[in-house]
Amino acid sequence: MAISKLDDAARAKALNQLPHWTYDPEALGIRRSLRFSDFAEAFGFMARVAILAEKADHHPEWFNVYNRVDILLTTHDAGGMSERDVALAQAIDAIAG
Ligand code: H2B
Repeated sequence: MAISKLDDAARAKALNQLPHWTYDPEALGIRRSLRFSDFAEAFGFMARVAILAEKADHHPEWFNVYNRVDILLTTHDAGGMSERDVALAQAIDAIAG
């Protein structure tokens, strides 16, 4: 089923509920950066997110170096931010604690 991107009002409303996330208008998605105590903690977090992402068939664009994980969520199929990004951001926040 086709997924549509959020309009400006829906995006603003969603961002209000996601204080850890920042909208990047160039990337057409939301970003969050996390830091852990070491690589094992960072990679353990990524493994947990990866399992959820695969189940939801919605995948983060991310970068990891040692204890840092930079995440971008956008929906390629919609050409921007969709409800799928909101759902994955909420799941990531829950895992991050
Ligand atoms: N992940 C993200 N972030 N955006 C998508 O549009 C997307 C995805 N599409 N994961 C999925 C996979 C699509 O390529 C498959 C074919 O369902």
